[in-house]
Amino acid sequence: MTRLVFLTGAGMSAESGVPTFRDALGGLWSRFDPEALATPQAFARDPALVWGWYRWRAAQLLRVRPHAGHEAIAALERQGHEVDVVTQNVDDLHERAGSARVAHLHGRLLHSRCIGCGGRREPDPITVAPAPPDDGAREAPPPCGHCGGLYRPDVVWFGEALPEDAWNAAVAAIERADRVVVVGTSGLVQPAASLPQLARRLGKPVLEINPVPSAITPQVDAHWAMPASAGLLRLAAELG
Ligand code: BV8
Ligand code: ZN
Repeated sequence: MTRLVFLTGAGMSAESGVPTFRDALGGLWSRFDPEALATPQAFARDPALVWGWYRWRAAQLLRVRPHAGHEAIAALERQGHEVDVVTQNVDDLHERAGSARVAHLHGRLLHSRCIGCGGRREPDPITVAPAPPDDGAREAPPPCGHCGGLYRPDVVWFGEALPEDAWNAAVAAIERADRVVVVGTSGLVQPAASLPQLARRLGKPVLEINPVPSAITPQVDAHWAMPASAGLLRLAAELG
């Protein structure tokens, strides 16, 4: 039995057809830099523009499914290895593939909360009726029935702190890991990008799976230049 931590970025979802953060800009949003849209300021300035973008992205997500790489990670867990997934991704593909312990450092696209009272409701407003027909449609976020505040996507925007519980779970998982595997991240966004360095400082062997080098590559023990699904199937075969 091996204690494994998988640190995954948007490249982990690429083969499922989920547009990466930087590619998820069509229609009206194409004139924006995603980093300008994914901020509290953008939502305060134009809630309908931002809410429409997230509703469109949520609708895209409901149409895709996990790939062999997600399934390989879940299979390692079923085979008795201790597996923690720490993801920058806001999709639910790891959960849908069967991974039991997933820490979402940047929140979850299919969830939303009221900015006034933090309230949530079922069904979650971000996933109700199909999103606007075309990408680029603005849509006013619904008001909270409890306090009248607006709903916002339950994701971490730039300038916002990461959820304490997810961050603490990530650090604890790395501290007890035998191996750390970094999959599909450019290593540009902090503080998530500092986790592979933490693993190295703690003397954990770090493997990177990414078709091209990233900002993480100089910090890892091995870099397999291949897509997530091929790399994870190779790792699963080795760990048998
Ligand atoms: C914070 C949720 C402080 C939203 C996201 C200047 C210097 C350094 C840092 C900063 C700076 N200015 C500001 C900062 C801080 C900032 C930051 O890091 N900015 C960067 C851009 C410079 N960070 C923050 O603001 C964070 N908060 O610092 O708060 C604070 C502290 C205390 C109290 C109050 C405040 C919050 C960051 C979280 C932002 N939210 N997502 C949403 O999704 O809408 S980040 C978003 O971008 C994604 O979640 C993802 O994590 C990230 C990158 O997205 P992508 O580009 O899509 O993916 P990625 O970069 O991972 O690249 C894809 C990779 O996959 C590539 O390497 C590619 O080669 C590879 N690939 C492609 N295909 C495949 C593949 N790999 C494998 N298989 C394949 N098939
Ligand atoms: Zn409320």
